[in-house]
Amino acid sequence: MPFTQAPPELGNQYDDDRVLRSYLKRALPADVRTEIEPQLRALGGLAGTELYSEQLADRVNEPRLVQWDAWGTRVDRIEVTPLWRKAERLAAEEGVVATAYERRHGACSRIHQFSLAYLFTPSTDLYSCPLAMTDGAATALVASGNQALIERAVSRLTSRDPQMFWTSGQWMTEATGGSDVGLSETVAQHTSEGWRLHGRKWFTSAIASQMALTLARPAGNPPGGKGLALFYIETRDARGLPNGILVNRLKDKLGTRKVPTAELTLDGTPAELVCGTSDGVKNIAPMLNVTRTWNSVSAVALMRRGLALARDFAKRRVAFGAPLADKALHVDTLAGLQAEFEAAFHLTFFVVELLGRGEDGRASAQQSALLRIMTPVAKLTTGRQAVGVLSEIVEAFGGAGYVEDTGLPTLLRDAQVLPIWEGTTNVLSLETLRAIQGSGGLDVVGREVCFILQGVRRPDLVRISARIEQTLEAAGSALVRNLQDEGALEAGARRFALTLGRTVALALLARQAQWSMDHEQDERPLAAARRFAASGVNVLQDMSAKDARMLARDEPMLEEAKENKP
Ligand code: MFK
Repeated sequence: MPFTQAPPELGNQYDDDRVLRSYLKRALPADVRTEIEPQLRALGGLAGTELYSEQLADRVNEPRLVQWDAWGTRVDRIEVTPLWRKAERLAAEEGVVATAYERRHGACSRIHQFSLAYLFTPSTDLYSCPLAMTDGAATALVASGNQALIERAVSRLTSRDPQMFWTSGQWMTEATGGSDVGLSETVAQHTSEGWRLHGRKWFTSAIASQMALTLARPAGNPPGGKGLALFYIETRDARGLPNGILVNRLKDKLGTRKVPTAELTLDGTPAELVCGTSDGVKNIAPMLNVTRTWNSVSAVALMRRGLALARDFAKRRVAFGAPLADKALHVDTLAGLQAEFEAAFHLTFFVVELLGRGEDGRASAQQSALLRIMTPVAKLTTGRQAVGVLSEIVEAFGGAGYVEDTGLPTLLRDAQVLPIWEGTTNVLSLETLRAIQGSGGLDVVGREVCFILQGVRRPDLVRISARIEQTLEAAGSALVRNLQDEGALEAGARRFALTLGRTVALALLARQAQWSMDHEQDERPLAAARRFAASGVNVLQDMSAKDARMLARDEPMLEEAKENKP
């Protein structure tokens, strides 16, 4: 018999997740954890068995655009994959969105909801995309105070009944710019029958949703984000036909291939104003902040899935006389990835906690400012970590990781979207600077980090704490210095934001490490903290702008060259 390699297997994705379980033990009151644990365990079981098998079996299936029916009617219907249909039902029944709005556990409800999302995401082919937008739309509608729309739509977006449940799109991106949304060209005309939208949306995710929030410029409004207004639309009319929306084509993307992403023409689409005829970017921001949090949760969920598979495979794969799990270099590689994941996990759930507190009316001014700063920081930090970690995970399988029918390449392709959609790393780095300026500086982060670290006693964690404080001071000084020089401030924004993200992540990991030793006699979080502390937390560097221009444009600096001639 020729040799055949045993594939990696998954167990119960809740029971096997030491990091999630230990975090929940620390973060939740015991009675809340006891109440929600059976649901998490059941979902973890489903994610590791039935859903994972279906995901592998359904690997090559992709959504399909059906533009015409047999009799010539333009229907522009999207047929999603079988796993997506199942995921929609399951998401409603499990309350993967609803849990946050029912708020049965007050400020802890977001922890509960995002724990569900974290378990659900890696086995449902990024069905987290429409769920993220659904959650974001519900939040933006609630924030708008538009009672009619809240009654009509929020009840459906947060329903547990699959027949009632709606998902929402978030139609922002136009050909003029995915980042510079103020350049949007879609126009809103006020007619005797209400508002009608005309324009082209260039990259609209999860197009099968029943409603969407979108931006358009009421005719006569000034340019820029302020001149846009936020609109609510329903995608189908009473007959089930497209509501003045033409689906031009589905995008042929690097990853997220199960997510039907489309180019749309809005051809007189009926729409309702959500809140006023201007300030569209500002009014959609609550949605963005929620979807960015989902992005962070998806990043840690995909990292964790990759690690679960790689860890199991390392036990099964024998090379050079021993299982990979016994090879020092392989062990060292996996350890580095695990440390990145643990840091990312705690950073993400820190933002989740802040969001839940705010929604429950229990956030101080300091915590609200922190939420505003740390939402983009967590998104950009974990998005980059996910790409790095999943690239290594694919490599940890050798050639098998590069072969499509193992299902492993999908992990890397899907991770690559995480630093792009919902704001690229650079756009969110600049957003971080604006958020810090709007909150009166970096002190709010410094004070919180001191609070996080106050219980740390173990000597190596105390040393790590001192380095964290030094790094934050260095980041604060760099910020103050660069405020005098707009070019330097912008050029260094990514290094600054990543340093902030990695530093806060390390502080949170150090706190968890101390707690785990005190309450679980578990040294693994301590090992993760030590490892993460040694892997590039402070990435601040003063880089020459002149060098950057020379390298990026690959042009000689003629004046300089002349000046330097003997
Ligand atoms: C797996 C889960 C992931 C979910 C997947 C979802 C699928 C993808 C769906 C998509 O639609 S992806 C497209 C997402 N697009 C972006 O994320 C846009 C990225 N670009 C930015 O974020 C730009 O920085 C921005 C569009 C906001 C710049 O536009 P402007 O017009 O220059 O905005 P400006 O002047 O910075 O902010 C306007 C107002 O909004 C300001 O308030 P004031 O008018 O009172 O000064 C800002 O403070 C406020 N604002 C902006 N961003 C905010 C915010 N407020 C709170 N939170 C924010 N994040």
